[in-house]
Amino acid sequence: MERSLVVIKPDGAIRRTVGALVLKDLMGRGYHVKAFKEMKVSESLAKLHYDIHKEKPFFPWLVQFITSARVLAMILEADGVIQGVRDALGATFVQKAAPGSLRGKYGIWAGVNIAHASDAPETATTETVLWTKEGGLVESDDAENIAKDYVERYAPRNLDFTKEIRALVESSIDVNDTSSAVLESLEDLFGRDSEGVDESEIKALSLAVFDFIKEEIEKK
Ligand code: RTP
Ligand code: MG
Repeated sequence: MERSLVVIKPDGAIRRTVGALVLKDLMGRGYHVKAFKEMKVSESLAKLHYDIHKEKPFFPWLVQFITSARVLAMILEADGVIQGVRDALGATFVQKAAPGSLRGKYGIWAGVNIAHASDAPETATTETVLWTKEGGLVESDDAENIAKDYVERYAPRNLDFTKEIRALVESSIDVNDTSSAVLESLEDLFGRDSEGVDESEIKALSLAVFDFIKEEIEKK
């Protein structure tokens, strides 16, 4: 049976409602959860996972982003799951993703885009082995129930501040605002629905998004 390695990135995992809604959507498509782990990604795992992008200019930022705060890593299984999850997520860049797709609904901006999913059977296998060995992701009969509990616990809260975070990011880039007030606003918004998440993770994710804003302004 086909499998995909899916990672809800820090921007989805520390916003509890958003993470739960993404998970609920994927499970609702009939994808079975074979492994599920809420975890911090180490720098070495991040670098190996995105090894294909190591020469790209955005690589250091990508490693900073994915390691900034916890993620929800999982193995999903079903016929056609690889393409199915890619379609559900939508285009890589949030502003190019269809409005009804998961990145279109919950992504922040550009590559701050909620989730990773394997793009082919070969990468799915490599990534599954990597996340098992380097990330401690393990298959378990409980995984599906743990994921269901996560959805039941957090999805009904209805605390989704995607619009507010997007507006802040877009307007900061627009008016070249890299003041500390922007960073403080990011920390406030990312901290509003992050039960059980360390303050240090909220700060680190906010800083990664703030650094992204700075890079976008420099690129103009
Ligand atoms: P992913 O690997 O995370 O599932 O995303 P993807 O296949 O849709 O896109 P990919 O090209 O593999 O890029 C991996 C991640 O790198 C970030 N990115 N930033 N600033 C940029 O130009 C840029 N391009 C890519 C995104 O977080 C993307 O998901
Ligand atoms: Mg990719």
